[in-house]
Amino acid sequence: MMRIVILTGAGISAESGLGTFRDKDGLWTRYDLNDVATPQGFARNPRLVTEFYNARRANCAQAEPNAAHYALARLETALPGQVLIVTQNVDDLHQRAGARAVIQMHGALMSALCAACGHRWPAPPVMTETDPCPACAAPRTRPDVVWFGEVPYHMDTIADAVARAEIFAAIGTSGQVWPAAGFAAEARRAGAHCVELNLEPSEVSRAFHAHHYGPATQVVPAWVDTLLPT
Ligand code: BJW
Repeated sequence: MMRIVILTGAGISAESGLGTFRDKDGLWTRYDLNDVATPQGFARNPRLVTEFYNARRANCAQAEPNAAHYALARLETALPGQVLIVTQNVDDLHQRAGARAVIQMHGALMSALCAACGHRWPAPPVMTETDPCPACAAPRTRPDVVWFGEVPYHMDTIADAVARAEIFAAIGTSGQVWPAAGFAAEARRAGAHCVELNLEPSEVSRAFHAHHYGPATQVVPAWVDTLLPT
């Protein structure tokens, strides 16, 4: 059973050089989320949205996992079968740090999705919205990410894991986007010990029993050490 469920957000990848969304220099201060993170925005201007994700894919390819990603992978190795990472991030830094039990609930930059037939394939570094689908040939390629108004991926598996968790932790997430923002309250109701690790209190910090505030590269390895057998 997944005893420890860990929700991660953009803050865990901030020290790898990938921008967050809602911080002072975050992506949503430079882009209107209605333009680049909604199905309506994509329908209006698919080129703009595709280029936004092409640029983020290029940044991600150059970024390296940091000490927080490695600490979580170390936890998974030390407690096999007991740790599940549910990430809102579309980067692949958890996997590159060595974590295997990772659910990307908001999709993946490195994946392409056919809007016509639902087929997925590895995204080329530079995608265009008219790339033909390898399965059905429709020229309706989109980034394989979950925009506002769309249903996040693997919700049944996540809900089950959250309901059964003994420990639920949220790392580097502002608690402003649902349904992820509600996981801590759900886990707490079901009896989990809930821990928040973030630079500052999130919007939902009251749902947590314990708080560790500071940069992820410092607070996450220290917290992981407390869970490991001595
Ligand atoms: C550090 C740090 C360091 C910085 N160390 N920490 C209920 C109420 C109200 C609204 C809704 C609701 N339910 C649904 C909605 C609507 C909507 C929503 O939430 N709207 C809000 C704006 C109010 N939600 C949806 O539409 C979702 N779909 C949905 O609900 O479907 C219905 C349904 C659900 C379940 C079952 C059945 C049906 C979809 C949401 C999709 C979000 N998509 C995005 C973009 C996609 C991919 C991408 O481009 O990357 O996902 S938006 C963006 O926000 C991205 C992120 O994954 C997500 C969360 O952001 P995150 O990770 O929290 O980042 P930040 O920047 O907000 O915070 C960073 C934090 O890190 C900060 O706190 C910093 O302090 C901290 N930090 N440096 C540690 N070094």
